[in-house]
Amino acid sequence: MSDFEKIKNKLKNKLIESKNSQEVESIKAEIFGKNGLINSEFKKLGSLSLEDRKKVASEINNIKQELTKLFNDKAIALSDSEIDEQIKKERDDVTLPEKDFRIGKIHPVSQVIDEISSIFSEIGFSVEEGPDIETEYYNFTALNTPENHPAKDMHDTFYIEEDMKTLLRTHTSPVQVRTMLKGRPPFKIIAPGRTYRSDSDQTHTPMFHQLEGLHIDKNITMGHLKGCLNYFVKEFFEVEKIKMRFRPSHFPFTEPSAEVDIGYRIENNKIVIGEGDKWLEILGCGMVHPNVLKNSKVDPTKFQGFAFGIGIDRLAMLKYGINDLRSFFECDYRWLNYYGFDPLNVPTNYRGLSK
Ligand code: 2U9
Repeated sequence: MSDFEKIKNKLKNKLIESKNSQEVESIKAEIFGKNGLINSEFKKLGSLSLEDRKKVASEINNIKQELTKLFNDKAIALSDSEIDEQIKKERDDVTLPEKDFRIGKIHPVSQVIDEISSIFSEIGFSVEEGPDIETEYYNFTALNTPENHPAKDMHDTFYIEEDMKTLLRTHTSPVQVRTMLKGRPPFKIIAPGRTYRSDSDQTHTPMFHQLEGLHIDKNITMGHLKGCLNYFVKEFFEVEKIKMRFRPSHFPFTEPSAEVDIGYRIENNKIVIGEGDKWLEILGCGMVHPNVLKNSKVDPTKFQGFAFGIGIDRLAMLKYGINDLRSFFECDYRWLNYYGFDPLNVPTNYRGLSK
């Protein structure tokens, strides 16, 4: 074996055993560098005869090719194993504690729904829920809404089908109809949930939240309605006394109907609820229309009762001093961190609603 071949085999073995790209680079210089094995062999060619020169040059070229292939294969293998190694190092250990741990907050809308549910459950109301996608019948017809009522217009209601038979509910009232149809009076329920109307500006969002109440029994009067809402408003705003007025209004599903305002005044740039000479509208209500009772299979000659509807988002803004409705639905963690509530502090009447 020639010296050239001996050195070549030595370097070849060294290359096979090399463990990282640095080692490979230094072997590469020993073979292909300016003064490396290949070049020094080529330099020797000058002293050979023409015939030997051709033969040896072709041998050197074959060896050069063989070593080049070996280098390329080694480079690929090493880069694969180095990537594997890196991935192994970077692999997350899911059992380690979270470095950037954030405790979630309760959204003001959820907080207000919990507060109101707690207030009404204290006087015997239970919570009912229903689908967001409703039929035209449960959303309008059963609720005594005439065919030509403006609320049924395409501009106000999100219809799902071309035939206008399915829609996104515009109020939670269909929940009460469904509840009456599947049970027997008396009924004493509240229905909180998402509602939808084709409306979007500073004070309206296409999806908003309502909470409606219904109390049906024998001999229920407008006096019960006033007492119930007066109790609710005092508990909700956490005040001893509240100035309230019932203004005549009109809804297809109640007769008589009223809108409720509460008294307030501004003191040091802050709103004081319950007293003062200004009025703020907070909800709508009335005695359930006999047609709605009939459509819900309740006999209006034996049973009667009241219903009310509250816009939750507006009430949350008022109680917690939030002035932009759209910020409610932007999912900004910083906003939620500021306006949100402690998830472990569930509102109850006896322990305190919001403190
Ligand atoms: C049944 C019968 C009657 C629910 C009612 C209102 C009045 C009302 C508004 C408040 C603010 C909607 O979100 S809002 O814009 N609601 O004024 N809602 S009476 O009456 C019903 C419900 C169900 C079976």
